[in-house]
Amino acid sequence: MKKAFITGVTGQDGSYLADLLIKKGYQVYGLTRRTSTQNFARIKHLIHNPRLELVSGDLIDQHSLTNALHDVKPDEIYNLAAQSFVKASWEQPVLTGEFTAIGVTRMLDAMRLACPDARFYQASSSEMFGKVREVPQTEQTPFYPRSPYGVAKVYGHWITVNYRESFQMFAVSGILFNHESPRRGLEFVTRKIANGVARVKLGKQSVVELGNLKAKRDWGYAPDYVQAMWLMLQQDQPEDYVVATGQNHSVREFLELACQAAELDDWQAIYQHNPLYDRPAEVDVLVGDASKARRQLGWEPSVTFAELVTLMVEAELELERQNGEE
Ligand code: NAP
Ligand code: G4F
Repeated sequence: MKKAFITGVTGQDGSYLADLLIKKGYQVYGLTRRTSTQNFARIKHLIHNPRLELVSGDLIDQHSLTNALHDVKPDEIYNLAAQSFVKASWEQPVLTGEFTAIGVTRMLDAMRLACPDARFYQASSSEMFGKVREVPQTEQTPFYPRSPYGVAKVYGHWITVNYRESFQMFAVSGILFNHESPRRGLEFVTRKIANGVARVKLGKQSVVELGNLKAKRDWGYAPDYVQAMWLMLQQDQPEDYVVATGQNHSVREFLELACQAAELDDWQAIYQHNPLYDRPAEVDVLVGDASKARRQLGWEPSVTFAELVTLMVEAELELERQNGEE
C-alpha cells in the first residue's frame, strides 16, 4: 500500500486530496498543528477512517517535520500547508514568509534527511505571475508577485527547483490558478459571495460587502485540481505544470451569476463597496494556459464557470437553511 503525507490536510485542497488518495487505496498521513479548538470540519467524514492518520507538527518547527517524515517514510509528499490568504499577507508578512516560503525549505530538508527517495509536490500559485508579463500565463512566463504571499510563493517555487537540481530529488511544483468549492474558506471572494447571496435570499442579511469587482480570475473546481497534483507525482520525470481552465471572469460576473442562481433579480441592489476589502496592490487579470498539463498529464477541468457558481450557491443555500433562522 502506497503512503502519502499531506501538509494542510485540514484545508480545502488537503481534504479533497485525502478523499482522492484514500479512494485510490493509499494510506494517508495528514499533518495537523495544535490549535486550542480543533478545526477538522473539512475532514470530519474521514476522522474514523483508518486510512487517514493525523500526525502532529507545524511548518515552523523543523524537528516536528523531520520526525514525522522519519516515522512515516512516505512514498509521496504533498506540501499544501501555507498562510494562503493574500489579503492577510500584508497584515502578517513575516509569518507569511515563515510558513509559505521558509516552510517549503523545512519540508524539503526534512525529506532530504528522512526519505530522499520520496516524491514531493509543492503548491505553487498563479499569484506568482501577479502583474502579468504575458497573457495567458505558462510555465515559461516570468514572475512578478504583487503581495507578500506572492513573493513567498516565488521563494517556495524556486527552492523546490533548487532541491530538485541540487540533490536529484523528485520535487515538482504545480502552478495552480484559483480553484474553489463549497469547502473554500469564507474569506475568499467566491465563497464569500456564494454565502452572502444565499443569506440575502433567505433574509438573513441585506447586502454583500466587497472590494474590487473588476479583478479577473481563472476559476476552476478544487476536486479537479487535486487530481492534477496526483498526476504530477506519477510521471517518469519531475517537471512543473500550470493548471488552469484557460478562461477568466471578473468578480462582478461571479456576483451577477450567483444572484441569478439564487433567483435574485438585481445584483446591484445587494452589492456594497467596502474599501476594507481593497488591496494595497492588486493582481488585475490572471488566465492560465494549461496546454502542457493537458498534453502530458491528460488533465482536463470537468466543471464550467457557470456550473461552479451554481454548485457553490446551492451548497450555501443548503447550509444556511440547515443553520436555521437567526
Ligand atoms: P487553505 O484552505 O487555506 O488551507 C491551508 C492549510 O495549511 C490548512 O490546513 C492549515 O491548517 C495549514 N497550515 C497553515 N499554516 C500552517 C503551519 N504553520 N503548519 C502546518 N499547517 C499549516 O488553502 P487551500 O486553498 O487548500 O490551498 C492549498 C495550498 O495551495 C496552499 O499552499 C495555497 O497557498 C496553495 N494554492 C491555492 C490555490 C487556490 O485557489 N485554492 C491556488 C494556488 C495555490 P489549519 O487548518 O490549522 O489552519
Ligand atoms: O478570493 P481571493 O481572496 O483570492 P486570490 O487573492 O486570487 O488568492 C487565491 O488564489 C491564489 C491563486 O491565484 C492562491 F494562491 C491564494 O492562496 C488564494 O487561494 O480574491 C480574488 C479577487 C482579488 O482580486 C480581490 O481583490 O477578488 C477580489 N475581491 C473583491 N472583493 C475580494 C473581495 N477578495 C476577497 N477575499 N474578499 C472581498 O471582499
